[in-house]
Amino acid sequence: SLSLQGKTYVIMGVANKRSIAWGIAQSLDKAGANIIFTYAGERFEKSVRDLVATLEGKHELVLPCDVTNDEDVEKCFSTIGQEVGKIDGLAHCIAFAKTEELAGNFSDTSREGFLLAHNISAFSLTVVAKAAKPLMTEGGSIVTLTYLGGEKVVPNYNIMGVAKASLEMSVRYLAADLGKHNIRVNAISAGPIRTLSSKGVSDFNSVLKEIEERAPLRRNTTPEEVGDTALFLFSQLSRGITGETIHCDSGFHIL
Ligand code: 0WD
Repeated sequence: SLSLQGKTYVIMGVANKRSIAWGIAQSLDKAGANIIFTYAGERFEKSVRDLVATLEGKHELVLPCDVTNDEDVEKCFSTIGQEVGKIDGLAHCIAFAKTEELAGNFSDTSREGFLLAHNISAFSLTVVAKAAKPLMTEGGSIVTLTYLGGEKVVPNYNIMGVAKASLEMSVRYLAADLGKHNIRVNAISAGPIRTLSSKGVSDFNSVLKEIEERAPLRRNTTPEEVGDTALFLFSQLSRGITGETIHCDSGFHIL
């Protein structure tokens, strides 16, 4: 299997053991990578630290980073710079929208809800890419997570779909910008997975059921599958790929 021994990656967005970010952490840990974890706020610190302790590798840096706060982001990455010097990549696994706007009419989206979803779910990629860039002195790979609802209208995904479209286009502009520094930027469009965030999407169970019945592979996507796709994007095997959105969704997007 693939080895990332001697490489260092930042994983942002582990909330609990169901988080897709945790699937990525497990794949990178198995590959022997050194991992730095960032969490959203104090209420996540203990659960993230407890989870990290279950991994094989000794991953000592677990830092707070609220992506809505420029100072927090700067502080977090300057600490990472001081502690490890160089990083090889970053997994951005962060999104948020108001639960009441993940149901009902899209036309009822509020200005505040629109801006909040874009701030946390889309702009955050650009702000962390900027902060991480000086640490990727030997090139790097940035991976973010998106969903089909950013390409096609998916019932109830609403404002998050519009934010994902912004995120996916941000991936392309960042790839064009950072390519000259040998930094690659890609997205994984994951099939629906039951997590803390997806609980907020109204009628999520019927979305999962439809995948089992209709997706080419006739089964739902797992965090482990997304983790291994991220492992590929972090490895040299994907060195020719940037600005891409890879679907890891049992093939559902082709229907
Ligand atoms: O079906 C799914 N679960 C899919 C998720 C399908 C396709 C894509 N995705 C995406 C999500 O949109 C998101 O970008 O995967 C990413 C990770 O989501 P997840 O693993 O489904 O959900 P979760 O475990 O809740 O992690 C998202 C985390 C937050 O958790 P909460 O539960 O608090 O929203 O995003 C982080 C936080 O850890 N987060 C923040 N991090 C830093 N600063 C912030 C913030 N301001 N807000 C949320």
